[in-house]
Amino acid sequence: MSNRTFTMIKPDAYASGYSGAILQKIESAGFKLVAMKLTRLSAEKAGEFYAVHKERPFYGELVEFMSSGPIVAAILEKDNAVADFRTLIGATNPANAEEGTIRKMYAKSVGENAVHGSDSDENAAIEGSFFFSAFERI
Ligand code: 3AN
Repeated sequence: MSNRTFTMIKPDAYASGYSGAILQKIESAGFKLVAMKLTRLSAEKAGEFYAVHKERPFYGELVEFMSSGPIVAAILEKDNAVADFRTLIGATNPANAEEGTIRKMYAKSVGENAVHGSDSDENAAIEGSFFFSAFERI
């Protein structure tokens, strides 16, 4: 069990002005911010980040959406971070997400689903390093 995970507030949630509310919910749930930046992914970078989904039918749409506007990227720390954060954000499709989860509250659709959360300790480390150097995290 690792104590770090990686998240992005996606372009839909950033554009809707939900970044502050989402960060507050994350901190209130006991996650500490150990790295954070506001940035924008090029289509090339978004494609690289989501390379595991290259064969999925929604890959093109996903890359286009994730490069469509600013995002907030962050590394979060908490005991059992990966699993607890997945619980906090809720199901990929907001229609199936539990009440009170971030996706239930702020996501528009399965494609534009407000936040990303790493799905394993290994991916949390890879994804955190994709965005942050050692100097950019505490
Ligand atoms: P999660 O983000 O919950 O780990 P994944 O890994 O299955 O879900 O999917 C990665 C991202 O791909 C999702 N966050 C969502 O933006 C997008 N996505 C997943 N399924 C679909 C779909 N059926 N149609 C469009 N986009 C999708």
